[in-house]
Amino acid sequence: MKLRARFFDKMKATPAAADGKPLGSGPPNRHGMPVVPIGQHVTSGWPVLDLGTKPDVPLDRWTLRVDGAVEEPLTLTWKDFLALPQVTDVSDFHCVTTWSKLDVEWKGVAFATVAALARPRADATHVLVHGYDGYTTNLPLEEALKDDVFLVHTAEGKPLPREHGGPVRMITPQLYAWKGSKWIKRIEFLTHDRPGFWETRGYSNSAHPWRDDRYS
Ligand SMILES: Nc1nc2c(c(=O)[nH]1)N[C@H]1C(S)=C(S)[C@@H](COP(=O)(O)O)O[C@H]1N2
Ligand SMILES: [Mo]
Repeated sequence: MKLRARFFDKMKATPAAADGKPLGSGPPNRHGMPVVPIGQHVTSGWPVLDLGTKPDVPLDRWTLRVDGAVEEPLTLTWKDFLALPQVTDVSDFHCVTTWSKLDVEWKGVAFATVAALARPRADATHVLVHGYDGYTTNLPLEEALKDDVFLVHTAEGKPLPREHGGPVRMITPQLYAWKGSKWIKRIEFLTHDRPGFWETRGYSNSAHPWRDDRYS
């Protein structure tokens, strides 16, 4: 897709599943990367992290707004969202507080699919993603457009539990998990970078687990 093509070189150059010198340990995983990034340990459970509220968003009131530096601002209802091409993937989840949950099976819609509908303007470079709890987190488009960045509604074959961000959250498997907003409400395209909640409170703007890139 044209949008991805615009960011192709940057996507290749950013450390990720294809990082040439990943910092981590363990045998190679599905990407040929060490299993766990440096400073992380594997957890079998799934801890819950939030700002103290877990918004309750019934499906008939759930909407996702996509706006900002786009040609076609839009609002998706739950029905609209489910009508988009559905994809599945198995990926890892790395929380900066040092736990990693490996091999999670996700189902949802690729970020790139939603972005393409809204047609980001030529000067769009970043997104700020907003949650129903008031949370925000920012991403450069070359990260958000990666193949495994999804807006997920299902984890391990079950509807995404509310405490983990249901009805829909974003996942960013190649970055620390705070870059994926739970209870996603709005994707705002930007023509410059704008730090989100944790990025303005000392966490790294870029957030690459394979580079131990935790703090700014
Ligand atoms: N809306 C929202 N999204 C959020 C957060 C939050 O507080 N609010 N916390 C982030 C952090 S720090 C992490 S590690 C993951 C945690 O997801 P989990 O609770 O499903 O493990 O969600 C991220 N997304
Ligand atoms: Mo986190």
